[in-house]
Amino acid sequence: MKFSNLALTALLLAAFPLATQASAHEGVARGGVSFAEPLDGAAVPGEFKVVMQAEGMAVQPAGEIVDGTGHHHLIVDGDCIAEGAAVPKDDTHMHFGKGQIETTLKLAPGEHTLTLQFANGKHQSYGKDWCHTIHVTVE
Ligand SMILES: [Cu+2]
Repeated sequence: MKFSNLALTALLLAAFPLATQASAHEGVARGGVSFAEPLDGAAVPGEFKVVMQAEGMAVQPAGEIVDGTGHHHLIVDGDCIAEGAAVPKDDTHMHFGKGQIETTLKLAPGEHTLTLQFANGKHQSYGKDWCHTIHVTVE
């Protein structure tokens, strides 16, 4: 009698440790960049305001590499920049190296993509996890 109770207890202990492990697993909080303005799919005039946001890292002026900080880059009709690669500086890759989070953009009428890429103080990309693309139609 006593032996069979012990056997049952052992069986239960063997069956349930997995459930405990599964509930201990937590989702990793993850930051990123996004546009507060304009919204994805928006129709905008030829000149429009862009508001950039970053969650999980602080925006600060370019200069030194400081963990957990960086600045925004706005890429028109282009792609995210591979992690570690320097963000180019040209007409379609704008750096906000003073730590700006807003700008005014002038674009030709038609469909465009706007891509935000966050990068460190030396303009080295934080990669895909810190990149976000939206579509706009300029009227
Ligand atoms: Cu930069």
